[in-house]
Amino acid sequence: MKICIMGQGYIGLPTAALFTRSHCEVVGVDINEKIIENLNKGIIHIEEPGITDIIKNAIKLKVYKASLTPEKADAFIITVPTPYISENYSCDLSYVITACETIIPYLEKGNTVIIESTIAPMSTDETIKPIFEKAGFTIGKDLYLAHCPERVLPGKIIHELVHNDRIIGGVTPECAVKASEVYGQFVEGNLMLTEAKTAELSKCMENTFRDVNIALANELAKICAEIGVNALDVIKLANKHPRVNLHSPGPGVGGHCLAIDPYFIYAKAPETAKIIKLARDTNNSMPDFVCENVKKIIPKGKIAVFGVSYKGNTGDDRESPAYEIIAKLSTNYEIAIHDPHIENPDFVSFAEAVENADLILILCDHNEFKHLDYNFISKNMANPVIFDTKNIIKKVPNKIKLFNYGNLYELN
Ligand code: SAJ
Repeated sequence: MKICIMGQGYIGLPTAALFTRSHCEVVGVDINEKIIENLNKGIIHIEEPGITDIIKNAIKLKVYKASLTPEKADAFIITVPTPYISENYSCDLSYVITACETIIPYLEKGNTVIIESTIAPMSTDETIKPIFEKAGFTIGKDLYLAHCPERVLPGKIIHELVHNDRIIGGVTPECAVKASEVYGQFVEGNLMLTEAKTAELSKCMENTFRDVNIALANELAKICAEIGVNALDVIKLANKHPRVNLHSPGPGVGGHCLAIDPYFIYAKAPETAKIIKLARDTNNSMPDFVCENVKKIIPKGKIAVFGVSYKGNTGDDRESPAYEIIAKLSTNYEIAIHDPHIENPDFVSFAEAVENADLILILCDHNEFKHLDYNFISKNMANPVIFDTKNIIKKVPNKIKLFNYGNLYELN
């Protein structure tokens, strides 16, 4: 089987690699000339374990080629970004539309086209299907169109692409069957055939489920700060119930999925999607909550901010709530940012951040923050105080004061 993949990023490239490992021929298309040039030399631009070896081997076997233009193939997979448009709470489909239009001259009867990018519910039927119909194809008869969202965790993409169950949303039942034959080349998880609109909403709901649950934990943290209960103890104890899984409160929700996908549903049914919108608002309110508590701890001075990634142990800071917190605090405080996972000339070392600081504010759960050099902290801060919004520090020496979401009520 020959596959043409539009977009060679975090999802498109690992997907291409796995098809080649299953003896398919792959053309990986991207609009970035530098990326194409490098890929053809076996130089990989994304940080994801396992990919380089597979792509290098595929180039040697002549089953992988990166290109600026598509080629005729049996299946076309679209893995391009769908950025969030805040004005109307929905996704920008322009890259997907352009990719679809670009492949039209290369399409032949019997081909399969799969959209993997996360898209708002109804996008395949209402926006993407008409593009191919206008080009003269009849979907389900001579061209097969499906939405098959990915659901993988960065760092484990190769494993999860192979082993996770996969939603195959066909515009018609025939489309779903054809798309499942494509993924059947390498996916070992279940292939679950359904309609395109069901696939779109399922993907958005997976991330909404998590966002709503995090909002519940964040609301609990606020309630506990108000009424004087240890929120972290409540979570630990309630989670001993076999059917309860309270999530963890934090400084807000970042990343390109949880903080965005719920809006795609809200935009479709704004009068009805009340919990979904409220959860977004609650999670968006967390940076203010952090700043209010910082003000209660110290009214002015120097803050050492630890961690700006949206997720621990990654250098990914997309949509990170840390930046909003820093922007808000920097009007009143001197801010020194330390993040061992992000290279930024403005960020400083642990020592430089801590020196003469009045507060260490932890905004991300990198492993490096689990055990800090408390001797150094005690020597270099006049009154050492840590505010850990991710509950990553379990114990500190007596001379250091630790605030987390378990004891914020002490500040009232
Ligand atoms: N967070 C909390 N409390 C928690 C859990 C997470 O505040 O209890 C915060 C994190 O700190 C982070 C944010 O939520 O800021 C998102 O982190 P995450 O690890 O939950 O999710 P993502 O965005 O990295 O990846 C999600 C995953 N979806 C689900 O778990 C339902 C992943 O499987 C998807 O592939 C990905 O979205 C995607 O691409 O859609």
